[in-house]
Formats: sequence, structure tokens, C-alpha cells
Amino acid sequence: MERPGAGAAPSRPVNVYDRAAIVDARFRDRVLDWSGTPVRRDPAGPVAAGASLTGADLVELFESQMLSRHLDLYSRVLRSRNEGFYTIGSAGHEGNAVLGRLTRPTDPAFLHYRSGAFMAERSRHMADIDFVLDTLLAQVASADDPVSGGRHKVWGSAPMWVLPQTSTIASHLPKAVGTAIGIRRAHKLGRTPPVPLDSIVVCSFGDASVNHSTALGAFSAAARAVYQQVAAPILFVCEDNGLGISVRTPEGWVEDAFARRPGLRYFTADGLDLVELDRVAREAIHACRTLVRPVFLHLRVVRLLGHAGSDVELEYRTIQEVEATEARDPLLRSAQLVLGAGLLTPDDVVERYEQARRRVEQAAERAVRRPRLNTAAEVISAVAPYSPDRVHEEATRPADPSSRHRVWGAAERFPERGPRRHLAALINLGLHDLMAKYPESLVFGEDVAQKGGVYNVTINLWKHFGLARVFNTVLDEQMILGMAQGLAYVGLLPIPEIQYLAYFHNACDQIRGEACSMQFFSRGQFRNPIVLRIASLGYQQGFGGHFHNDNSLAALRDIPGLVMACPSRGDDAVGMLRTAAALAKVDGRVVAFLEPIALYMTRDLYEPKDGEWTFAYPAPDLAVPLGEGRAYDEDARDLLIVTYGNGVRLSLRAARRLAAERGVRARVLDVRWLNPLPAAWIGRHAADCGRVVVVDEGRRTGGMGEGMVTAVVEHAPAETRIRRVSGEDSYIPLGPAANLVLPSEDGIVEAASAVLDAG
Ligand SMILES: Cc1ncc(C[n+]2csc(CCOP(=O)(O)OP(=O)(O)O)c2C)c(N)n1
Ligand SMILES: [Mg+2]
Repeated sequence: MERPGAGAAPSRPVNVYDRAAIVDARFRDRVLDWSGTPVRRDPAGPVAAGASLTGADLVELFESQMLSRHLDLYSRVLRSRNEGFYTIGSAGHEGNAVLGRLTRPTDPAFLHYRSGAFMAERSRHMADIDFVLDTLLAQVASADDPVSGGRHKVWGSAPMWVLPQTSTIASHLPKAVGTAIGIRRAHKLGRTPPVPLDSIVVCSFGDASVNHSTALGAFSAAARAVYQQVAAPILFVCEDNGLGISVRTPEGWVEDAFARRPGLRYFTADGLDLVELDRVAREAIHACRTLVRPVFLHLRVVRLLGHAGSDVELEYRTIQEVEATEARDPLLRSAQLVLGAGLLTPDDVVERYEQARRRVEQAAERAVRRPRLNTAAEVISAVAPYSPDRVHEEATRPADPSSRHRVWGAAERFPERGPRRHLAALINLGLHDLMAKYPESLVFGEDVAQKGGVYNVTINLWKHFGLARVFNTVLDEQMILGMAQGLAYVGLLPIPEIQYLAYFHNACDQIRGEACSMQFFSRGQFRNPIVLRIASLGYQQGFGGHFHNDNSLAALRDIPGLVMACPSRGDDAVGMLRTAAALAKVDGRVVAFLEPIALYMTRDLYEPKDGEWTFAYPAPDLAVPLGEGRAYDEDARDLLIVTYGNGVRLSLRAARRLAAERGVRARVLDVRWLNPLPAAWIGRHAADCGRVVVVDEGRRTGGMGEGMVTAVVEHAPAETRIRRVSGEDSYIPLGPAANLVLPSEDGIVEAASAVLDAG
């Protein structure tokens, strides 16, 4: 459909759907048509009576706005040439330049995807950064993109403390709150945070995003912190354009939902008017920084050029509405301010606008010639860094004796000199030693402090290390995991606990979408090392039903870069915890440490009171390296049983029966590390024995069994015979029926007989 674009010069026929061309042309036309009388202002003085903004500031802000706009316009050109791959822009939101200017480049920023002008302003502080070229390198997915190395178009920069965000709206809010709390917490613990102590955290998002449960949890946690006298200097910035793609935000909703919310200071400004915005943003930033508490800055903006380049706004908005919105273009408002204050003439403005266009065009032509990612190895190099020697060295480095003495008292009371204990007790002792070794470590979660956790695993930690290091959190798993990421960014070592595996699933995206993707999207420039303990798996004799016996591992297994550890006995757990902490410290890794609840208090293996499932505490210079499993009865060659967690104890019992009933000697492998699986090691043992039973407490579909069978297929001779015993594709029911859907000793013996009898 061709007709003269409304508002564009009639001599210039344009496609009514090409709003970018229309907005672009209208800007120049309106500026050149300007017929006001300037009131000349000294660039060094206020730009209007009573304004906090000077003329010189205004001109620079305006330049940043124009650069951001041209990046949006050119993203469409690159897209049409199939050379650019991202067209979500900042048009209409360019007022956020003010926040880029008024905050410091050391104020950590978690930004909305419409933050081009913010970035342009923040980069003014940085001599070595070419914001325009860097943005274009990201748009064209060049390997030279300084943030993600061509893995995504994100707003991010290590030197400017802008942490790259994923496209999942609202998912960045919990970690932003965690960072805000972490800065002072780190200082309180005697650490030097990587940013000044009076930093604030900037966290921006759209108006539709405020409704997301992830966002609401973060607002709640930040506001609640005020009631606990916990410093949480976070500046929430809601850039309210009234739309979430095509869905309207009801008039007045954001204001009414946040203006009177306890614990949040609310400010609002016309985000199109740099003079008003500068005044209000100064107040909001000042309040946040000096009161050290959360502030909600509500900016009323517009969205121009649709949601993204592919969005045809006219499908859900009338042309009149679109034109009325375009008439409110913030660049036109800034131009009017600049012209009205006599800082530039209309010709100057257009000249600068065209200069910005040329700068973007020239940078784009350079960007498209820069290298792309060419191999899978290059892409994944940022997913899971691993330095085995350094990790092992770190894991086996004991805490200095004086800090151990402080925890345990005399050397005779060091736990390695104590009796054999069950899993829960040994993990508890291991955590004490880890906290002694790493003064920057924190243990937190629901009920972990005075109560010591539901299963006493964290008992007494708070007495030794204080409530600043061992603390109960708000009951929100997304916030616990967000807090972990935020604390990690300021140099702390988070050891959060999730009370049950089912409740990890409740917040999985914080690990899947956020924590584990950070090194990928920042080429390792930002890391969020975390040792995440989760009480897991089944076999509580039907007690508590599914939610306390969750055996679903699929959602963890496929998270790129996530290490999964699952000890079956206390000494292994301690050694694996040491490696988990070392992986976090050395390589910035996220480790999910799955603790089988049913084994926490288990003491016996074969007979009541045999005490064979209690173990001695390993000396502090011992650790279990990543990927190293444990083999029981390595000389056995009749049968191999490959398993983990509760399956280890079941399999050892089944092996004893097989020996007694059939005279068969079975070797049992506890893989210990579920991801990455020690596949070649499994294959080697399978080759030795020729017959394999895989015992997987997880579900038949998506549990660990599929991976363990694949390990045998890929790493053992083709004639190796395999049977699999696994959980059913079901939730675990309450009461004794639980055993019907979980692998049993009988089931293992049966599978073993089948594989042995199969010839
Ligand atoms: C969790 C999640 N759900 C859906 C989407 C798809 N999506 C991307 S942007 C968007 C609308 C966001 O609107 P708003 O927060 O107002 O920001 P705006 O784009 O208007 O600036 C949606 C639904 C997403 N990115 N993340
Ligand atoms: Mg919106």
C-alpha cells in the first residue's frame, strides 16, 4: 500500500508500513520547519529556568539519542541485507540517556533491551570504547563483538559494569537485587567489593514486564529488605510505553501498582522531556544512593517503529494512534529544547543528525567485514571453562589451620579425627570447613540458619559464621537463585540451598536461562560461581509424596555448562563439595549438588545396625575430582551395575543377593558426577564385564539412564549386553505406592538375571 506518509513531506511517497522511513524523514522535516524564537542560553548554565540540566549536557544527551536512533534505523538496513540479526530497538525510549549520564560506570546495570541511549551516554566516560562499532558488531553477530563474541545481541560491557541480559523479560530483576544487597554485604564481611561501596544498581524493564512473577518477587524482596534494615540500593526503572508487544497496559496501572508500595520510593517523570527527566532522575538516584534503599522510577515513554523490525504495528493499532505516538518522538522534543535554548540552529541539528547517520553507516560497513563465529568449538568455548589441574589443586588446598581452629577448637576436634558419620552429618562438617576456607562464602536459603535446614544439614553454621554469612531468605526460589548470582558478581561465593528438588523446578530458569548462560553471553567476562545444594530424589518410604521425593533430573541435565554432582555417601559428599567450590572459584562454574534425602540419615547397608553406610570424614587435602566415579569390587567381571545416588545402596544390596543366589560377582559403579557423565570410564568398565545393568532412580524418559546407556553404547564393544532399570514416567505417589514407580532391589536382581541369562 503506497500513499504519502502522514506528516512526511508530501513530495516523498512512502510505504505506510515503513514507519522507520517515516519517523526518520519527519524528524528532519520538523526540525527544518521549526519557527520558534530561541531564548539564548549559556551552554554552561541551566537550559531553562530552574532546570538542573545545562545546555552543554543537553546537547550531548541529544547526540547520544541520535546515535541510538540511527543504530535502530540501520539495524533494519542490515536485516534487509541479511547481514544483521537483531532489530529490537530503543526508539522512543532514548530518554534513558539521562540515566546513562547520571549514574556512574561503576554502578552495576541490568538493562532493558531498549537501552541504546543509556549505553551511548555511559560509554562517554570510557575513552577506549567505540559504542557505535561495538553495537554494530553485536548486531551482525561478529566474533569481535566485545560483549558476547557474536553469541547474542545484548547490551553489556565489562568495563562499564553492564551485565548482559537475556531476552527473558524480568529474569534479570532477582540478580539485580542480589547485587544491590551484595555490595554492602561483601564490605561487611571484610571483602573489597569490585565497585565502590556507595554504588547503586540500575535495573530497567518495560511496563508489561512489571507483571511477571519474577519481577514481582524481586520488588518484594527488595522492599522487604528495608524492613530488615538490609541495604538494597537498587534503582528500578520502568520504561512505560503502554504496550507489551501488542498488549496494552491499562491506563494508570503501573502508577497505581507501585506509587504507594511499602518499601519502594516512587518517582515518575515524562521520559520524553530531558529537562524534567534530568531533575527527577537526579532526585531518584540521590535517594537510592544516600538512603541505600530501593527506588522505583517510572518513566512514561513511547514505543516507535513497532516492537521489533518484524512487528507490523498496524495489525493491532490504528494509523491515527501510530501517528499520534510518532508525533511524540523524544528526538523531536529534545530538538525543540536545543533549538529553543539557542544552542543549535535547525541546520546544525540536521547536520548532527546526518553526521550520526554517517558514523553508524561507516561503522556498519566495517562491522560486516569482521569475522563471524565459524566453528561449533568457537561457539561453545565460552560455555563450560574447566581447568582440571587448577581445580584439583584448589579443592585439595586445606583451609589455613588457624581458621580451622577457630571453628573446631583444638586439633583433636578436627572432624577427620572424629567417628564415622552419616551423610547429613558429614555434609554439615564439610560445609563448616568450606566456610572456614572461604571467608567469602555464604550459606542461605529457607530455614537454613537457626533451624539448620529441614534435615539439619546446615545446623550450627550460623553460630560459627554469623547471620551475615548464614541466613534465611525470603520464600521465593527465584529470588534465592537470583540472590546467588548477584552475590557472586560482587566477589562472594554463594552456597544457596533449595529445600527440595521440586522447588528447584519452580525456579529453574534462574539457573537455565540466567546463571549458566552468563559466561556464554559475556565470553566469561562475567561469572556467577555458585554451589547450589538441593535436597533431592526419592525413597523416603512414601513420606511426603511427590514434592518431597522428586526424581526429575531432565531439566538439569541439559543445561549447558551446569555441573551436576550426586554423592551417595558422606565421605564422597565432602570430597565432592570441595571440588564443587573449587570449580566455582577457579572456573566460575555453577554446580548443582544433589543430596539424596533418603540417604541423609542412613547408617546401615546390609543389616540393621551394621553401620556400613557411615563413613569417616576425609582429611582436608582430599577431594573427588570432577568426573571421577567410584567402583565397588573392581575385580568382579560377571556383571557391571552402573548407578548413582540411592541406586548405589540398592545396587550393592542387589549385588550381595546375586552373589548369594547365583554365585555372580557384580561390579558396581557410582558415577557420582551426573553431568558431565564419566562416559569413557563407564565404557571401560562395561568392556571389562560385558554385561551391564543401568540403574536410574530418575524417570525412564529424561532421567540419567539414557545417558548411561549411551555411554556404554559409545564406549564399550558392540556386543556388550545392557538392561535398564529406571523410575517410571510418573510423579511419585504418597505412601507405599511410591515404591511401585521407583527402581527396587528386586528389579535390579531381575534385570541382572535377564542380562546374564541372555546368552
Ligand atoms: C518471560 C518472557 N515471556 C515472553 C517474552 C516475549 N516478549 C518479548 S518482549 C515482550 C513484551 C515486553 O513488554 P514490556 O515489558 O512493556 O517492554 P517493551 O518491549 O514494551 O519495552 C514479550 C511478551 C519474553 N521475552 N520473556
Ligand atoms: Mg512496554
